Amino acid sequence: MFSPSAIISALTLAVAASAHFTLDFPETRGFDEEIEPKFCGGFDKVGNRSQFPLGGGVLAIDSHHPSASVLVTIAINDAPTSFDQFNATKSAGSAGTVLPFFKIEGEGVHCFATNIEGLGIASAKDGVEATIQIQFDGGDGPLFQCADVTLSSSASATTPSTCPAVSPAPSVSSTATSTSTSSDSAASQTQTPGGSGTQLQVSAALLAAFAAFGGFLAL
Ligand SMILES: [Cu+2]
Repeated sequence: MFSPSAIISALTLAVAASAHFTLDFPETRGFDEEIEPKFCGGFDKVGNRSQFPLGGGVLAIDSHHPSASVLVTIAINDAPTSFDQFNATKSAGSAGTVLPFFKIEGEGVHCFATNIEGLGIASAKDGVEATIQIQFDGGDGPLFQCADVTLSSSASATTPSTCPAVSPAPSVSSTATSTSTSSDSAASQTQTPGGSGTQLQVSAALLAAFAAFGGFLAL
């Protein structure tokens, strides 16, 4: 039922999207898998800014690794340019951990609820500009994506239609660990010998499913 060209383009899409992870919601500053290990995924400048609810905002990422550890931090700053601006220990009340390190299993879209107003950050108020950074490690080192937002007490929490489910926001302690320390321990936890080989096998097995799905989208 799918034309050969649709299947070929779907295969190309599936291969091109096979690496690392993407931030699907809110809008990312930018994605380039080659520079994703850098601060904000290699995009230093503020991008499109979207409204993000102070309570109940949902994040959606698409993982292309079988398992990964994820950390979500926020900088209350209109143009953060370095990791330490996301470090809650830098200056109390200016930044913090939105979601502490947690593991996700399975490739595909994962969605998480946040509760920024529950973090106890005094400066996180309605109308304040901030940047949310997602740190992701699927076994090939820490990767980053950023979304520039305006915190809002009136914006309704949008759940992207691609979310299979939304994990509730955990209760977050106000004393967050530093990004660099956490990243080191997470990397050692998730690196397993032969991990990438396993991933390739899984990807090959799922290629037909991806192609069918991509072909559907292309129609
Ligand atoms: Cu990767």
